[in-house]
Amino acid sequence: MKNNVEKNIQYTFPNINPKNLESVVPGRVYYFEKTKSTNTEAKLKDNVPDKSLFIAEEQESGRGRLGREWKSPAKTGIWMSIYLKPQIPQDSISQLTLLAGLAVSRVIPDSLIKWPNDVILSGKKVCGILTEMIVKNSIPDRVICGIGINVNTDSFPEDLAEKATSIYLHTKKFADRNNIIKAVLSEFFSIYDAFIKNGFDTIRKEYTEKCITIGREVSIICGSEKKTAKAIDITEKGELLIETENGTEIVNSGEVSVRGVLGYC
Ligand code: BT5
Repeated sequence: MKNNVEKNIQYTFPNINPKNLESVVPGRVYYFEKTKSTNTEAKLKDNVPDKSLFIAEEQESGRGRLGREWKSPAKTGIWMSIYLKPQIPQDSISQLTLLAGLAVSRVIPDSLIKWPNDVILSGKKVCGILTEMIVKNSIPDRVICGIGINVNTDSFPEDLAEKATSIYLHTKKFADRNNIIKAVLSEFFSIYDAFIKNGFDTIRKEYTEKCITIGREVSIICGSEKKTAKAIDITEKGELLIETENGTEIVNSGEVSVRGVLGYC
């Protein structure tokens, strides 16, 4: 009976209201009932104003990092991409992933961050971020910062159940995605403007305090290479500082996966 009641409530989840988002999006809002991937939509579109938003109820081929899949079922989550034209050096672009993670984490109570791109609730992933860049004449032309948040998901496929969660599974309450989207976007643009002015230092302390990776034994996986180390800090450029048997090393978020030695985080 309880399940039926919950299913009925789920059936009436409000849609995303794109009009309502215009007050927090400085650029344009592009809304889709269904698309392959909001990151792909944003990457392929020309003449898009800076700080625009691409958002969908459902993604048919949601993408994670390094060619992985991102499950994006209809109406239960937030699948959105922020389109940016930052005038910053190419090697600072990966810091935008950290900004987005912090923005989401400010909005989801109890959440922490797993460097570089996961927001975590009770040790499981509630949000993932995929930042992609289009380079023209060796200069970053635009950056797409894709954010996926599991909001009202009530169950995950078996292969994900161990490591994925949603706000609903954590709080036992369904949430209106519109409120969360607005809150994340206002946090994001406020952090972003400060970052463009004053660099990563503006959020380094807060990010480091929320970063669950620090102090843990982690495996750093880069292609077929894997090494174990202790994560000790986040550098002033948003990289991960690790301690290995050969001394300290800096890891850039680009092509690596980080896994806790004792489980996902
Ligand atoms: C990410 O990659 O976490 C980046 C996810 C970015 C998704 C957004 S949604 C809007 C925009 N448009 C897109 O097409 N993408 C972006 P990564 O760290 O590689 O994590 C991918 C892994 O997370 C998969 O291999 C699964 O193990 C797991 N996964 C897949 N779907 C998930 C989900 N809904 N929730 C939690 N984990 C998931």
